[in-house]
Amino acid sequence: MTTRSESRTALDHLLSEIEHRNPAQPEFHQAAHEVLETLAPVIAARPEYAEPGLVERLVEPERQVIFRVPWQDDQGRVHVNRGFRVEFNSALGPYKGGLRFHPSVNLGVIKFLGFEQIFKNALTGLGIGGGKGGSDFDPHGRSDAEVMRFCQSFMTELYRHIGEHTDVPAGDIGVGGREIGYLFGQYRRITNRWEAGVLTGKGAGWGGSLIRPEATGYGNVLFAAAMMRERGEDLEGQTAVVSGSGNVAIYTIEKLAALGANAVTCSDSSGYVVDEKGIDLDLLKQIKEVERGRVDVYAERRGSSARFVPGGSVWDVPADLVLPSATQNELDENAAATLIRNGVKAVSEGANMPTTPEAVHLLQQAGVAFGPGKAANAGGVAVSALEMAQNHARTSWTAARVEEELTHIMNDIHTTCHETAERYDAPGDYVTGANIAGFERVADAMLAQGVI
Ligand code: NDP
Ligand code: 2IT
Repeated sequence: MTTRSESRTALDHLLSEIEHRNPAQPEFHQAAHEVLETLAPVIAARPEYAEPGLVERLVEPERQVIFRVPWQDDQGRVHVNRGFRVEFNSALGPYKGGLRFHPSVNLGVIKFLGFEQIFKNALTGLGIGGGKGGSDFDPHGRSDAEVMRFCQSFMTELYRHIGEHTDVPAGDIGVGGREIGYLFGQYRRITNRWEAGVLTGKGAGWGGSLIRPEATGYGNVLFAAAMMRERGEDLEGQTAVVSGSGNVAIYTIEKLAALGANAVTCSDSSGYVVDEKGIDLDLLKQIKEVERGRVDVYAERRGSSARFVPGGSVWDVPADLVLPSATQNELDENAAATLIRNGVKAVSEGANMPTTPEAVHLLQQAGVAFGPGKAANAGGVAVSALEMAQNHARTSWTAARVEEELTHIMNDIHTTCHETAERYDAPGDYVTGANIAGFERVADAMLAQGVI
């Protein structure tokens, strides 16, 4: 029998080793800390999880691929970027997770995202393992032709590592429908196969699932609604602050409006917009999805209800609900203190790890309902798995059917996290609930499949 304090000591030891063996990967260390710090109770309660090597295997990716991505810009100049695919854990199914194109991408960032993805995918209850990839390529300001050449070069190496039964990438920051199209075209050309299930987030006319573009944002709002229900409230009339203005932010704002809440902000790396009448989604979609412009243009065109704040912290805007939907570590301790002062009721993470550990702690101490990304933003990857199911069956479901499935999945994830937290003496702590529930499912599969 292992006690909780013995488990904690063993996990602390492993965390030091992770830092030592993976130098200069702060985001990966942070993600590993956040999960491992909550596992002591489940390891103490279930002796099989104390088996030597189980958690050690879980924190070591099964495979890590790093490759050169050379491409030519419109002037014929050659650029060299770095491509990554980290295939972290396939105990539950093919590796599954997005590709991120952003200048900040490095191995540590991809490993943090891949590690989170293992538990997130387990929480969906579907048959998908965890992986993540991407490149330090910056798509901002690049022409369609440049993005196409980059995607073709990226896939010319990546194709040999992926497949519908092996590893199934999708989008993330900087990778949306346009990029998935170019990537899929090159995969098809190289392999001479119509293998729809090799990528998700495809166009609806050629193998994509309806509601996949909406799924992450919609799912996060459904998760936030479930947390609010626990507190005896709904979303009607609540004011929401949303960061980001990309895929996740846009469909978060859309679903908030559908459920009667009012999102008054959006942001990008240039600053934020606050619109007291509520964000006009048609205008935001036109600027972001069609023109690929910046958020200050929104304020310019919207008129007197909106203003653009360059730089600045979107978390200064008072809100009942907060849905960070841009990037990691965007909401720190100071921001959390401001939100608490302004009476925030719930924070639900659309982005991956947007809230720093200190900020999470502060919010939880103040009694704010906190939905961690691996639970709250799992709707995107869940509908990706539904896209794979449709591809295998060579069929496509109606939007209503997909949305109904998404709603069930998000409510189930909420219930699982809530009940697991109660079972391990941490009522209301969705971080502990999500980590333990995800861990149990993956660990059981790993134990059953032997030491590999
Ligand atoms: P997009 O590329 O569509 O949008 C990203 C948004 O975040 C943009 O507004 C971007 O602004 C802003 N942003 C990105 N990096 C930074 C930064 N370093 N500082 C300030 N702003 C930044 O990406 P998504 O909407 O798809 O992804 C947003 C988040 O959601 C990410 O954390 C992603 O991992 C997570 N996520 C995405 C899922 C999906 O299905 N797409 C699923 C689950 C989670 P700018 O254009 O100025 O860079
Ligand atoms: O972080 C994520 O869950 C995603 N970017 C979506 C992954 C996917 O495979 O749909």
